[in-house]
Amino acid sequence: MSKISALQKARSKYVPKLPDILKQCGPFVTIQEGAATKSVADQKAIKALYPDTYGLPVLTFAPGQKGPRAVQKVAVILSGGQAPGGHNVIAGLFDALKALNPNNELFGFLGGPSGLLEDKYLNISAELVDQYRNTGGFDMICSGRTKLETEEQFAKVAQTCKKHGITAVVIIGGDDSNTNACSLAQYLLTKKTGIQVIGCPKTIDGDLKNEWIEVSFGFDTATKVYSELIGNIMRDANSARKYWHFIKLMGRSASHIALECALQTHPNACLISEEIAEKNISLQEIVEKLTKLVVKRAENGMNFGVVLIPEGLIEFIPEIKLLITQLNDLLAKNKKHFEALTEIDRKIDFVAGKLQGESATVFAALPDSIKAQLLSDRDPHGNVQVSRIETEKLLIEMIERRLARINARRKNKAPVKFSTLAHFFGYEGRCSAPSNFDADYCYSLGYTAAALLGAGKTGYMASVRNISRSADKWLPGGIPLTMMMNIEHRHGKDVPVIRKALVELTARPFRE
Ligand code: FBP
Repeated sequence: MSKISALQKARSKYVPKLPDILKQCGPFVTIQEGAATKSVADQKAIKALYPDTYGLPVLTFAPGQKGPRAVQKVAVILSGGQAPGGHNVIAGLFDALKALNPNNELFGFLGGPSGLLEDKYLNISAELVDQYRNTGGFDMICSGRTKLETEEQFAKVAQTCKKHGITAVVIIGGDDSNTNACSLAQYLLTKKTGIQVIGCPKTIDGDLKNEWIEVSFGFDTATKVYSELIGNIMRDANSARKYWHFIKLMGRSASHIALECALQTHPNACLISEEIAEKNISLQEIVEKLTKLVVKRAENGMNFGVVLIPEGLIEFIPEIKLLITQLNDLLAKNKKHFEALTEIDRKIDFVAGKLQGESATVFAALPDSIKAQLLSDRDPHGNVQVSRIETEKLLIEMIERRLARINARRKNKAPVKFSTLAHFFGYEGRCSAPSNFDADYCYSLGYTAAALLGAGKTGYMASVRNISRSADKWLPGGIPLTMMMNIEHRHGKDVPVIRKALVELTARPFRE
C-alpha cells in the first residue's frame, strides 16, 4: 500500500490562487503608504515602548519593477497551536523569495520560537516544500509555545541570525506570538541589526482579527471540519433518538468556533462564553436552562439532542472566573508547598482549606475530576489549559443531578430519560488539510510576507483583505503590528499585547 493516498496526491497538485496584483507582478511590488497609524488604545504607553515602529503607515501594493533584489536569508517559525494552511504560508514565502532572487535562502527553525533560541533549523528546499504543499499540520518544521519576550531571548535570536547571516524573521502565530514579533522588531531596530521581522495571522480560534486582519488562517477549515462532524452526530441523534450529545469545541478564549459551527449546523443549544460573561449568568443558571430544554424535549417524546460548548466557557462563568483568579494567586504564593504534594487528593484538600468566601463554596461543589483539572499545570503564558478541562462532562453531571431531583417529584409522569455522550472536537480539526480558501489565503499571506521583506519592511503583519470576494480581488499589504496593540493586565502586570477579538454580542453572527 502506498503511503500517500490518491486523494492526497491530487490535493498536493492544487495550485493556490493569488490576488491579481501578485499574479501579475509576483513579489515585485511598489509600496503605497497610507496615513500614520495609532494603536487601538493606550497610545502614549505603546508609543513609548515601540518608538521605532509606532505610527507606521498601513501598506498596500501597486505593480513594481521586476528584476532581482539583494540576496536575503530568511528565518521562518510556526508558533503556537496548529492551524490548517501553515505549510502553504511557508510555500508562498518560499516561492516568492525565490522569485525575488533565486539565491535567497529560507531557514525553517524547528519547534517554534525555541528553535531560534537553540539554533535548531533545517534548510528549506524546493523538494521539501513540494512534499508539504496543501497539507495540514505543522510537521514540516513543527511548532512550540515558548514565549519570546525577554531581552536575553531577543539577544539570542539576534546571535542566531548573525551566525547564519539571516536578514529577516517571519513569525507565523496568534496574538501572543505576534505581540512577541512586535517586541522583537523593536529590539532589532534598537540594536541596529538591520534584521527585519514580519508576522502572519494564524489561529483556528479566529480571535486574531480586526478591521485590517479579516480572519486568521485555519478558522475556515477547522469550523468546516467540526461542522461536518457535528452534522453527522446530529443525524445520528435524529436516527437513534436516544442520546444527548454534549460537544466541546476548541477556542481557548473566544467562542467564534462554537458560534460559526452553530450557524452552520443549528444544534439544539449552543453556549457562547461572551454572552454568559456579559449577562453574568451563573453555572447554576446554565444548568437550569439546559435542564429545562431536556425536560421540554422529553415531554415531546424526544430524549435526544445536541449541545455545543466553547472550550473557554469555564473561564467566562463569573463565579468560576473568580475562583480561577484566586487559585492562580494561591498556587503562585504556595508554589513550593503545593508542588511538594504528590497526590491529587492532598492537593485538592490543601487548596480547599485555603480558599475563602464564594470561591470556597464553588470549588467544594465541583466534581473531583474538575477540581483536579483546575489545579493542573498552567501553559507557558500562565493560563489554565482549558482544552484539558472537561466542561462538557461537568455540565452533564450537573444536569443529571438536577434531573434526579426533578424525576423524584414527577410522581405520575414517566421519568425524563437522559442518556449522554461527551465529545471534544479540537485536535482532529486543527490539523486537517486546508480548505481551498485556507490553501489560497495562506499561500497569499506567505507571498505577501516575502513582498514586504523585499521592500525592506519590518514591524508589520502580512495582511490579505477583501476576502469575501474571489481570490483575484484580494488586497495584499502590511499592517503595523503596533496598530493592533493595547495595554492589558495579565498575571499581575500591565503588559503590551495585541488585542484579542472576542464574539461581539451586537454583531451580525451572534444576532443571527
Ligand atoms: P493558538 O491560539 O496558538 O493558535 O492555539 C489554539 C488552540 O488550538 C486552542 O483552540 C486550544 O485551546 C489550544 O490551542 C490547545 O493548546 P495545546 O496545543 O497546547 O494543547
